[in-house]
Amino acid sequence: MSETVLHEVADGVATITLNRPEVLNAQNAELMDALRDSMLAVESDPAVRAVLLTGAGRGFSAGADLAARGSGGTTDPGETLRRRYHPLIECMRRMPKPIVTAVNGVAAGAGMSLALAGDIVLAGESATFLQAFSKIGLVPDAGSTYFLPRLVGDVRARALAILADRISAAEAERFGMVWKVYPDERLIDEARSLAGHLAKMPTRAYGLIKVALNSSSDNSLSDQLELEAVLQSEAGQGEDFREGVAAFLEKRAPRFTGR
Ligand code: LHQ
Repeated sequence: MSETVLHEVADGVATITLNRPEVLNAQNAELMDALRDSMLAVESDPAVRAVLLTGAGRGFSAGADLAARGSGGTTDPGETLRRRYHPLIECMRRMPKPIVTAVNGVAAGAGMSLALAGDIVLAGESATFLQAFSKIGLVPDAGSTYFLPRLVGDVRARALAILADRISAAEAERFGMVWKVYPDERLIDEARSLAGHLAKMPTRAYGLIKVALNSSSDNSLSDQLELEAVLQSEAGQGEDFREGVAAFLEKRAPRFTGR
């Protein structure tokens, strides 16, 4: 087990913590392999109904470790991306349970891509976001050119990618990249509380919501309407749907099992 990523499961929540605080959780091969393995493990673990991803220390992640072999220009970064980043980002997007990312400090380069791959992005008020890539002569990767224009629109995505300005959590919230910003000292408690809440909710429906939203911007209206119907058929057969309706009619809180 690598110490570069901490992984614990309690009460239906998997908490994954990037753990190289001395370099702002910069992503070397060891960290990326451990992170991918953690995500793949929670994807198929029925005991996990929500995921919380955060960073140890004062950073979320400073992106690829520029001092590590393979990131600093010694090998083809495209190969690193295909081998280490793409399986991770795709796993996060298809994960049939919600992922909360708690951005506790700087999220730069592929660290920003990672933060934006979550379903609900929270940030501490001193967190910052930076498309650091062009500052070192690279292009945004690990999903940034996919997520950013969809989140903030083309005008802002282009300026963020080209200028590589470091923006504040408040600005990121205003741009629509972040769901909520909390005082730094409250961030982790708020994130834990949200993940804990999500872990008691209708997990299967959440997974299907992700399928619908992941397809939305590439589908025609007709295709999306049909997809909604297919997904609703599936949700409609779920135990949680029966429980949700019964609880409503009986005027009590639902007891969802995630099935
Ligand atoms: C770091 C890093 C870092 C190593 C801070 N590496 N040590 C993907 C896959 C494959 C290949 C290539 O690329 C990619 C995509 C990418 O992610 S490219 C983008 C890579 N990231 C960056 O270019 C960001 C570089 N870092 C910075 O610009 C600054 O450190 C930021 C703005 C993140 C934070 O600034 P400060 O808060 O002033 O902190 P600092 O610069 O003092 O950093 C603290 C320590 O962390 C420091 O070490 P030291 O021994 O001096 O205390 C840094 O050297 C180290 N560190 N980022 N990416």
